[in-house]
Amino acid sequence: MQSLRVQLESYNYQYYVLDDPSIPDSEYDRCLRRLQELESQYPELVRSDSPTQRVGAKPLDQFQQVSHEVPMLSLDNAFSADEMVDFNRRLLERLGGTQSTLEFACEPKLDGAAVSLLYHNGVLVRGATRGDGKTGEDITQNVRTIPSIPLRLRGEGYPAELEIRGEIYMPKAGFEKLNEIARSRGEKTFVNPRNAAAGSLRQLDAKITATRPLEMCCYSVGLVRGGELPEQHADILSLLQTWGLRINADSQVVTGIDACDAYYEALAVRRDDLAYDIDGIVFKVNSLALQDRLGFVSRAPRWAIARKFPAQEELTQVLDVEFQVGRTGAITPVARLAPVFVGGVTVSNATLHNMDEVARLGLYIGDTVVVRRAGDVIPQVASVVTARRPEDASPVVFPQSCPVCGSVVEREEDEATLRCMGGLICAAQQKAAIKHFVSRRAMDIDGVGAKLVDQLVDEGLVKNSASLYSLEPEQLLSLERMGQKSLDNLFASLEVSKQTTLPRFIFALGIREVGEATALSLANHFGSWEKLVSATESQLLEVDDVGPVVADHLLQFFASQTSLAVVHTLRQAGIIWADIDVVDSGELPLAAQTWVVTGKLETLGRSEAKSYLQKLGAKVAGSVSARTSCVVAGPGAGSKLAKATELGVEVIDEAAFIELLQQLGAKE
Ligand code: 5U1
Repeated sequence: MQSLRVQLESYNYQYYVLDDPSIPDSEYDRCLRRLQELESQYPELVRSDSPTQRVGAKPLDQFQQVSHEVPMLSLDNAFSADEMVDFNRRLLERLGGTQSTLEFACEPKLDGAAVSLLYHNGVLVRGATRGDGKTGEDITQNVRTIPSIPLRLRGEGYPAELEIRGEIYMPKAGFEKLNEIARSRGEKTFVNPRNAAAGSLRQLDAKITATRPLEMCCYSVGLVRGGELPEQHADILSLLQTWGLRINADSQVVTGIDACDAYYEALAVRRDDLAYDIDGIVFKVNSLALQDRLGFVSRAPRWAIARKFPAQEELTQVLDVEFQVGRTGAITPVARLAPVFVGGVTVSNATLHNMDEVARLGLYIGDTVVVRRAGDVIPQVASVVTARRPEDASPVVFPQSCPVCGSVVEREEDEATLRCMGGLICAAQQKAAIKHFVSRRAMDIDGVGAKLVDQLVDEGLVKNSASLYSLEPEQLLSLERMGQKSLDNLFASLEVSKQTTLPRFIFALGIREVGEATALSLANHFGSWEKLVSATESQLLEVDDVGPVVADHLLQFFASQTSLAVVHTLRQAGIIWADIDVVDSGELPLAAQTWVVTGKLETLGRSEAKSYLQKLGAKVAGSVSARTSCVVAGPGAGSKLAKATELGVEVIDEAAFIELLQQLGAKE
């Protein structure tokens, strides 16, 4: 039993602390099961720090209070490079000119819940929340369920009493999965990973906490008794790692405030690709002797500061809810918001997705809401602050008919989406279809922007994509903001667009569920428009990524006289492409493989890399799973790279990828 315990602790350490697992999960499970068997045979030999003893027996009635012998401090914030310069100046002044420059430990500031872990002679005896810094809550049962928290420290030399401080957080991927499960069960979702982490830690029943994907990252020590620690903060963290505690792999020691700025900027670029949410960077004077000399002000140390990133969540008011009709007639509720600066931009609209989402949020017009904008993701209404609901707030009423063309609205079975059944008589659907047709990845007609499409449809000058090509210059000159230059640009880009490719053309038609990848597969499979349009259902189903739903949409399109007339007119207008030599996709070098491209590719760019892969017969997926054949990872790769490493999926960099393309004759 002792040898199994040691072995399992070592596997945990390699997996959770070093991010470098040495054995497959199956082997780990076998060892754990064997230990469980022995423990049930010899219950008197079960130890509280055994890897099997992570989930406590009974739920608690309430949390006990604990007092922090060494208070848990908070941090001062800085919001600009100038404020960092001020911080540095204050430090140097306070040190009385004894230093000309300072060494800083830089660490990502994780967005989770601050906790304290107390180890007595290397055994975890208490886990506590920060609370008000002096008094927190005893969450020992819950922290014990978190696999990256060691129940016993490794190695030797640790102080007899050692308190570790750090953040318990939920990685983004785990958060998404947890919410997906909650959504599928019709349960309440968490607003963000931080709330999910804090909520999971405040469960009275540790069995619930044990199901939540939580991790711990350590960033300092509190109480230290009966032992010594190094003189530099970064050295302490390295030592904690050898004792089995997880620290942040992106931490770095730099000299001078300009280097702090460079670290901040570099992490800001990678922020969205990291596997976890961060809300800033913490900078700490590295020398403990200098920390001592600098001391504290009220509840924050003078020797540390958090430089915050632009907030990803803000409060604002919903002024109205309007309904947008999309290309396929789907009617989307959109919240019109009092403009608010969030995630680095001013946001005045947020999609509400569909009726179910509005019901789930319990949203009324007039409500104060939390708006979240993380990365390039479109702004979301994360939650409603019901306590601030004004008396005149009104419920969201869904339209009985299309708000644009008045046609009948239907709610499809099992779909939360309302749909306008007006098809191309609906001006909104006409506009959306034309905007899709001219978009960069479709026909790439850059002289026709979204505003111009709105004007052209509103003035009755075009009804569909084909009528763009029969426009006459004199029809356009009366339009607002239409000068000779825009006119020349418009006709020139229409002319250029006529020379296209079959995949682009298929994609540009905007057939439901036919995205870029499907259009490419269809073009490569059939080789010509004539073969595609006369394909039977079973022939369509032979194509990669075409299932019964897509096949049905394609057949409906090919059976529609109106749609075929548009295609005919487009070809009459001079749109041409070269047919494709059909190669049996099973013979392509990467046939039956699934690849993922992540991070920044300096030479190729991600979309070019994807198109090479597709030409070679590979499927390109958006997420990594055990079925992924290979991941191409560039700088800044985050959660996908981590997942690939975790699953043992092959990862190559851009140089190796280009070499492979050359070997396969796909690239010069
Ligand atoms: N990474 C990190 N986060 N964080 C939060 N370090 C860190 N240090 C903190 C806090 C509140 O406080 C100490 C500087 C006292």
